[in-house]
Amino acid sequence: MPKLATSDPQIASLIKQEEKRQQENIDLIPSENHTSKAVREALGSVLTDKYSEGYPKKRYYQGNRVVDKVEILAQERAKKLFDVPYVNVQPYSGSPANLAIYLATCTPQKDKIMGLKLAFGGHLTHGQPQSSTGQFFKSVLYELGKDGLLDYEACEKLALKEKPKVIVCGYTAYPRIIDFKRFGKIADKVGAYLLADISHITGLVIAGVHPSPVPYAHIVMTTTHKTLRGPRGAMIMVTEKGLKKDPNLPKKIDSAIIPGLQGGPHDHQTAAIAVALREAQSKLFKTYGEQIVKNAKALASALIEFGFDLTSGGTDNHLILIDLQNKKVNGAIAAIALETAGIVVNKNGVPFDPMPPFYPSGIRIGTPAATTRGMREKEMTKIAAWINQVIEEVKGEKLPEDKEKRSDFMKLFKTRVVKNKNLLAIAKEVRAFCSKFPIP
Ligand code: DSN
Repeated sequence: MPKLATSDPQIASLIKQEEKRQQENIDLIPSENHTSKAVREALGSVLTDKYSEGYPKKRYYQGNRVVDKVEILAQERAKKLFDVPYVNVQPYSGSPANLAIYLATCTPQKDKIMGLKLAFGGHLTHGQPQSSTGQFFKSVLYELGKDGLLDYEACEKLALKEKPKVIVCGYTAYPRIIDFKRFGKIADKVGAYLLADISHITGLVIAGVHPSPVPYAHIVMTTTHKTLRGPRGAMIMVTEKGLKKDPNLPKKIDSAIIPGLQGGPHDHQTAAIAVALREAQSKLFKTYGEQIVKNAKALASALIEFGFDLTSGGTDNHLILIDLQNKKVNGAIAAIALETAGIVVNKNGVPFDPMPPFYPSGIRIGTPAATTRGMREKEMTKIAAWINQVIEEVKGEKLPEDKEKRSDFMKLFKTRVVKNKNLLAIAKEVRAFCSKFPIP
């Protein structure tokens, strides 16, 4: 970045620092990934300078001859990849995309959204009371079963009782295959729209290692920056089934995005999405998706060997949720200690967590980013051993029972942990290990 280095050395230096951080750490956050240089070149292009409110060939601004082609290409690539008749590629990200879907399908303060409770792995925008989606619309939330798995019977009962207008399936912390067919039947039985939010697993659906929701859902939403490995952004798709239920659904979604919710689309983002979609059409991407799952399974097995308690007992996808209660280490403590050792994870609630979200009982990890860097099963075994070492190292750190004392404890813990010699020794090993797996 020669220009930036001279015009704004501060920002240039911070970007360099972040590049170094990413290179020297193992990113196990399941919703993150490393984009290709091609995606980043499109994202950093002159397309960021353009305004193009509206849709291709129907814009409120002049000068969109080129932008129209970019957006149409993104649309066509998505339609082909997912086998859907309609897509909107303009949502700025997943949250506005979900809100737009509810605006297109529900009457505020009247219709109900039915989604999974946040504490069980649902998303804020699946109708949680803390989110505008749970405030503008009525919502009813389902839970997982005691075994940490989706309880389809309970979902059906709840849907029959509550008659939601939209049922949301697709999650942020669910390590197992989702039975979209079953959800489709439930939605049909109560006349609801089925919205499949496949943000986490899109790349796996494209690679054919997770069933596609397209035959069963009316609407499919995905972010573009997780397993799909594109820029931040989102897409809303209407399936043939969705068109049959309401032929005007595409029009309603288009209007919900603009003028309903957004202004000008981010054309540089659209171009970068198109690039990611092209990359996702390749054979290499299929191999990539398969390897994500192989890696997650290898990581899960190795963790189980070390006595870790994985919710639902393992994984079928890219994600693993570790319940640390048997290890007597709080998730917040574990996440900070792991970061000190160069392993970046999420602290995360586990099903029926007795602890609050800020100090949850678990951590959430995943393999999409590590797999992009070329790490395989062998490397996953090594990573599991490091995770185990770190957790053993902080076993004596007890989060105070007294809620008032927790924040001060964590402040002290953070100052202590960055000086922990054993963790710093692991960080050194991790750095050397990472140097063999350059980020793109
Ligand atoms: N923030 C995303 C995740 O980490 O799962 C969901 O939007």
